Amino acid sequence: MAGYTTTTPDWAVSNQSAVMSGIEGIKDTTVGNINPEYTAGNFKPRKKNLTEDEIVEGVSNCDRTVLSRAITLIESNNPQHFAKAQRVLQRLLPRTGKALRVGITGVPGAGKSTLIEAFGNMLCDAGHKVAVLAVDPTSSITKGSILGDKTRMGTLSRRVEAFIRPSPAGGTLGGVARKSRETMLMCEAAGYDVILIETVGVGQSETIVRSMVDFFMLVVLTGAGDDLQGIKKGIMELADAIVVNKADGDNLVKAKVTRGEYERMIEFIRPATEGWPTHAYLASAIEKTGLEELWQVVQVFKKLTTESGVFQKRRDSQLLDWMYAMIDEHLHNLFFGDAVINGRMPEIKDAVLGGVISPTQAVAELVKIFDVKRAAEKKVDLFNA
Ligand SMILES: Nc1nc2c(ncn2[C@@H]2O[C@H](COP(=O)(O)OP(=O)(O)OP(=O)(O)O)[C@@H](O)[C@H]2O)c(=O)[nH]1
Ligand SMILES: [Mg+2]
Repeated sequence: MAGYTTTTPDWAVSNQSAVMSGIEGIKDTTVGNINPEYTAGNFKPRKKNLTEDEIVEGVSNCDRTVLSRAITLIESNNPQHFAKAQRVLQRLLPRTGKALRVGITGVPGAGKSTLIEAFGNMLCDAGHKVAVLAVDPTSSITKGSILGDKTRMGTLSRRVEAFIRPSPAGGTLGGVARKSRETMLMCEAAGYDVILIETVGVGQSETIVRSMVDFFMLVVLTGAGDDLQGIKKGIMELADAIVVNKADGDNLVKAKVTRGEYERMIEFIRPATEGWPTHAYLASAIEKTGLEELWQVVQVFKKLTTESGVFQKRRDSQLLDWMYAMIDEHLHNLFFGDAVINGRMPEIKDAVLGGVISPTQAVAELVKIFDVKRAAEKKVDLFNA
């Protein structure tokens, strides 16, 4: 059983009572961790905790301060905050689902953030309300990359039609996926009709984002060559469009060549979306060229897939996949986090290795122990921690 972690998923109810730092209005008053503002004598009265009704109303009216605080609740690892966020989300659910969800991936430095800023500005000019999110399963508590992006998206972040939110901090992969999805739903409830989601880092973030969005763009650079700039074929298989960015200045000619190379490669790849041929396009986030065309492509995609039913089919399967993934994670953590199971594990492992029992018998034994233990425990109510 080596390799299994025994952490509890961040959304599971536990008996933990510690208050997480970083939640507005709450300070950890543990000795040695006193708010320095306090001791410096310039203590400001803390912000009032918003009620459930106030959050639902504030988000519905697109009050950005309330929306931010609602997302902070979603991201909190405190069980009470989690439960409150779930109740709010439940009430806002009828307002969700109407936005177009677009994911943007690509190697570091490909120009994703710059492209999102240019694209976001263009969409705001056209009357849309745009929310920009990032997904970074490796981000630590500091939310480092997000701050960087906020400054890089300087003009967009100052617009009232736009809302930019960094990736939820680390934790389990399932935790980041859950928080990102629920953040997206909160933004939709607030009336944002285009959601742009940037993947940060290479690896798991592409899969998480693909599983949340309708349309997925892969941003690439010139000089695809044989090595595909480290982009695996697997990622090309997820893309509904390949955008050769930085098609400007001296790079334009090379960009055109690269586009042709990608077009040829795509022919051998199964399309990401049934009935939609993936193509490569040129863009320059700096010179703001190719962006209108790209938006046209997204619009045509939406129209065609809506008519064919593929659009809704994907959303439905995304919802169910999400539910199953959460069940998997929850059960996994309940099982491997269980003290009795952990207590018996060494002995059972030895028995398997010694050829005394088969792995199948070991599983039967462990599950029996687990069942008996669970049956004796009280039921879990995720919504009322
Ligand atoms: N010439 C040119 N430079 C660009 C273009 N788009 C982005 N850049 C530059 O490329 C660099 C990286 O851009 P980012 O937008 O930060 O790239 P990113 O993909 O978000 O990078 P990470 O978030 O670090 O993965 C910056 O210096 C940008 O100014 C473009 O269209 N043309
Ligand atoms: Mg970026």
